[in-house]
Amino acid sequence: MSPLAPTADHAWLRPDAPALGRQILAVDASGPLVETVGAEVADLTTWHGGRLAPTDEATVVLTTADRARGVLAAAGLGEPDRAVADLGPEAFAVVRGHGRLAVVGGSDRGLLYGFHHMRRLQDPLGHGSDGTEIHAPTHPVRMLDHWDNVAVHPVMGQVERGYADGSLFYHDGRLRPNLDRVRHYARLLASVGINRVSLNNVNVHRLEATLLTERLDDVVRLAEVFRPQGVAVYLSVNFSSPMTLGGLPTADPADEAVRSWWASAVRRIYDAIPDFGGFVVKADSEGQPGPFGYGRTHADGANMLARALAPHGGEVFWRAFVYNHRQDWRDRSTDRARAAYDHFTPLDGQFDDNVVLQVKHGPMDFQVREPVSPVIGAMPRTRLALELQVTQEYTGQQRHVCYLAPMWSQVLHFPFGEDDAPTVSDVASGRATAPSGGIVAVSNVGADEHWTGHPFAQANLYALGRLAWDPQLPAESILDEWLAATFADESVRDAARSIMTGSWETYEQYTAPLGVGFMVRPGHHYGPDVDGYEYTPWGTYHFADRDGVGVDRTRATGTGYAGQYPEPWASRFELSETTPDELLLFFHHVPYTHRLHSGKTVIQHIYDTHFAGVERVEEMLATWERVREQAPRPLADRVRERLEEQRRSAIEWRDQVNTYFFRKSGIPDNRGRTIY
Ligand code: GCV
Repeated sequence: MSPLAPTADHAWLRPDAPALGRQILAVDASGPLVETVGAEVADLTTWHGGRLAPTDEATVVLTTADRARGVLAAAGLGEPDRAVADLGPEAFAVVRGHGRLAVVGGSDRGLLYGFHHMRRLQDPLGHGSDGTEIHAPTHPVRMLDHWDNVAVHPVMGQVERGYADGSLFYHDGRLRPNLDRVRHYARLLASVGINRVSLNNVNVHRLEATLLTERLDDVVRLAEVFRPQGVAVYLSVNFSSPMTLGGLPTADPADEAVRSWWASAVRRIYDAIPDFGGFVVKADSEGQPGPFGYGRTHADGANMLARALAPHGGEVFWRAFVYNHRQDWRDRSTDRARAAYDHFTPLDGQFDDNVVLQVKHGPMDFQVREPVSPVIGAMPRTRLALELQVTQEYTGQQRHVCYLAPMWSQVLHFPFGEDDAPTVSDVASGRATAPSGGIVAVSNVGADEHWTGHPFAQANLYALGRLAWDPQLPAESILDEWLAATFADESVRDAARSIMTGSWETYEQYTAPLGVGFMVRPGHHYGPDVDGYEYTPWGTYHFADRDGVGVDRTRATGTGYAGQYPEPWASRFELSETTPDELLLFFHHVPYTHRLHSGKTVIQHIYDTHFAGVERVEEMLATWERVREQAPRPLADRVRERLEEQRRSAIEWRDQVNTYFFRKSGIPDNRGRTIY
């Protein structure tokens, strides 16, 4: 790939999008990010013909809480409401009255978020009634993890599970000399409230490990680009670094020399980057080293790093993705889904305050449908972060349209108990058990001229930020916001809305049914291979035979995983009659003739959904063809090319899955359609 070219695709910060009309603006605020807000305002006035003026002339005033009294008075908006004095640093207030409006940030950071809120409203003076509205993020941690390698990895490429070309940060084994695209990326992140970013793959190879030491200057440069947008940088670190980088004979967390190696590595970082965020760690997982190698617990490992970071205010995001990836497929009692709970819940209460346990949303690995991980509801004395995957590893790899916000909303609202019990979001936000861990997600962005491979995948990045800020926002309103900010033409917006709405369910229809998971081609994970992982050590099986399919995870006759949930879920998942259809095969091995709540048999459901999924993709393609001429180029052609690939791939999935289950079961389709 050539050095990174500038892109014409501004994503949702399209400069010509209607924003704040032709208002007269004033900025009178304090703090280091005010310069960033000022640059945004200058940009707006250039594009939209508004102008900057003193506060008393302005129709829209941007200020911070420490100056609110004087500024609001000068703007004729009276005394600030009491709530303005209590704003947290990331919060902002919108004060309206007499045809004027003020945005008051709890700090300069809150003001930056408030500015982007105004921008989203497009015509803020036309919205809302007079008075004061308060906006504050639900989850204080809103973080993106990049799985970027500095050099191209021989198997995983430059970005592990990256589907948007190379890395935005690194090229040719080093930091890109021109970071302008990163600058725009940082701005995109701030516009949806992301406040942390981790800069390298959690599988930390030798070269990438040196970001901590001899390549620290690269981290300094990236921090300089993210800082003006209020985004703190983190590094993924390798647990063996004291040996591989420090030449010590061990990486045992109990060893004094190891502890002091980490302490001095951390000191050097903070000397260079005083607002450095901390570390992300994948330990004892898929070949990465960790504390188990020294007979220590994950609390011992995490706390050692946490103690090196604590004097500087840093944090450790320690991943709970720990399981045996060398399992014997013949052994049906070992269940990968159980692993995180079994490893981590006994450690509840043993992690230091600056450790966050980062838990994938499902117990397996970002499949198109999984139940919510029971770990999230089972560790009340531990800070927990929910980990989501914006990069579409198992949901079409940014060649297929798959709008993921509806899935994430469902996860965030899952209650660990009866309906009024604390939800996933309550845990991640610290409302259920303080303090909070937050929302962490694997980024889907790369050097691609459209940022995300499929231009519609930009909506997933946008939605991640919006839901992390406010999980109550409906997925469809977020989509509308994104469409309004991204496309000028209404017919294009309508077409994109119709293509993207329900696209998660469509993807599920033509791929792995009823929560069964993993029917992808091993290695790269794209396209169908029903038995691809069936006889491997990875712990991802569907157990299809001539009579039935699915994994028995009940307490009565299976692996007992269903018992890791609190009631009523443990009892509901224990029985096939009370398990929701979409998760049936995750929890139960059932005959093909088993009747779903929908009234269909499992086998007929498989046939029907696979045919329906392909039909829906045909409709998507036809919908885009109708508006393609109105959409901007080259985006329009990219979308068409991706939809054509989605159709090809969906047909391949349909035919392989249907044929596989027809051959296993011998049961014909009751509608007599072609199955090979
Ligand atoms: C970064 C899955 C992916 C791996 C990824 C891993 C993880 O197994 O296939 O590429 O590694 O998850 O989350 O650590």
